[in-house]
Amino acid sequence: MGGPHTTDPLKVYIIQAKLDQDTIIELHNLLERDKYYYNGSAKFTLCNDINESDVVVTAIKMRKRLERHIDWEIAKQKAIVTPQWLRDSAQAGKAISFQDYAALSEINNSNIIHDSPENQSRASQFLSRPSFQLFNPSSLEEEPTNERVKANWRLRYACKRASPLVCKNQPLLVELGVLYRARELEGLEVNALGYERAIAVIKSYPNLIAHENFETDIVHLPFLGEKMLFKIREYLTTGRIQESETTRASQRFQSLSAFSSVYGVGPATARKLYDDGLRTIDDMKRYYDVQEDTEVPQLGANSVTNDLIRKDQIPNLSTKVGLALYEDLETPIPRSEVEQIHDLVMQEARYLMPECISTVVGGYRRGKPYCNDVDIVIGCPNIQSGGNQVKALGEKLIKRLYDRGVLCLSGFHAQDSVRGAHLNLLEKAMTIFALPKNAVHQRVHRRLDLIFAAPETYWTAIIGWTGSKMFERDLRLWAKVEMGMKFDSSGLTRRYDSKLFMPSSERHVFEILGLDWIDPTMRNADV
Ligand code: 8GT
Ligand code: MN
Repeated sequence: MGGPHTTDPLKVYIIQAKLDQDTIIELHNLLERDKYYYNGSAKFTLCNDINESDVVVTAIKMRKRLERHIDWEIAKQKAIVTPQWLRDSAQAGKAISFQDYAALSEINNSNIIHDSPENQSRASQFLSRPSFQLFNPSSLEEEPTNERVKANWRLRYACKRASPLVCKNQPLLVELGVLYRARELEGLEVNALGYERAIAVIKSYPNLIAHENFETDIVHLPFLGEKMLFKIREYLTTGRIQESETTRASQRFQSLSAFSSVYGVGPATARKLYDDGLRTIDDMKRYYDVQEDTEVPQLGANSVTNDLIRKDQIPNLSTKVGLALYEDLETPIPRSEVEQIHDLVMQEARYLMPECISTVVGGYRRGKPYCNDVDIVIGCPNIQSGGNQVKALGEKLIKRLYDRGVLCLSGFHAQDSVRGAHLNLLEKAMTIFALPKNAVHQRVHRRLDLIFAAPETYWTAIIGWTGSKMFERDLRLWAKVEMGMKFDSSGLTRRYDSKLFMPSSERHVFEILGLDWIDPTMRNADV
């Protein structure tokens, strides 16, 4: 790899396979023409060792074919582009963004950026090399775009604002978060949404809220009505919000919070349990007849040899199981464990379908240090839409993970497949997973959502599952109201004729929607 000097030329390797003689000559000529010299230094240079190159130019479209020329692990660290990239870069007199020139079938090449976190960081390391910055500022679009988006804090749509994981007014948001949660638990949905929106707006406000900016900025922020402003003022003058403290201390709030944190229990059920006299999780365990060693299916190879459990009988996730595993499922998941779970899942997925790719989404992707569950979108480039191929892959993978003894429960749900065009493009499996016990990790049960996507829906699924919830809500609203489109994780369609767009990247989805790119770590439009 090139050194730290910004003058290092990009090393370009040309794979001759599948190129005709004329094209080979044309491409080599492009690499040698004078116009790539600037201040006496070449911007590109022909490289004769593929392993040493920065950029691989090829007409090969399939990963399998490519692997005849380069080891996949090494390939993942390089930009693998079509000959057109070299032509257009030549035209531009500089290395242009690789984005639209992925050589492998589009979903496949995304591997370079979207595979395992480890590869992600390798790729970003590669992209942020100084020589790349010099040649190609647009390959680092995220920085400047975020800067522009940061100025949008007054706007109504969360999908136009930058929302960091933690903001300057975080302690205030924690207090407002209690009020939001209380209203949600009581079934006061409109009221709860008001708080949710207020929280999201404050999340994007770049300064510490103070008396000096209250009249100039805060009173003009969208969604902050009189009541909300009153609470914020209260916090500003006293350092607390009385109602939040009372709420937090109340038995009802504590019970409803605990009940609704159990899998499958919503606010309405939680309130019913409370009305029935239940107060604690232990009460709830008794109510659901959950014993110490209750019927959580055994993890481990043993369960597979038990012929009572067969392929189509992987038990479903239920409230009862959620209760039995309550303590495990309440334990936050550190990022390192998310990564290990992802690695293990993809190891098995690649066994079934070597070309499949994946992105860890959800809170992990937004940068949370600890997550409540693990969400992984798995894309299958070779899968045809129509038929049941997406689901079939999902089921096979679930079975494999089950047989390996790392997965104990799973339920399948077709996702958002309301419209005909979207049928069978996206499947979700809600599972419980536990890494094999080793020196580092206890065998803790974790909630793992696996989302299987056909190529048409891979990028929208990634956006739809990256969250946060409020960001997604406003993305759908923006698409509908401002763009006449329909966005959800199963695809992006034009409303008037239901035409399904075929985005080639996550960024492309933003482009189609007329939105500035927002980095996943700036989509935290919740507390
Ligand atoms: P956490 O897991 O650490 O609590 O945080 P999170 O990863 O942000 O929350 P999550 O509950 O796992 O949800 C991740 C994203 O997936 C959210 O933006 C949510 O809107 C989205 N999401 C679901 N369920 C579903 C679903 O059934 N369909 C679709 N399309 N999106 C969903 O949570
Ligand atoms: Mn999650």
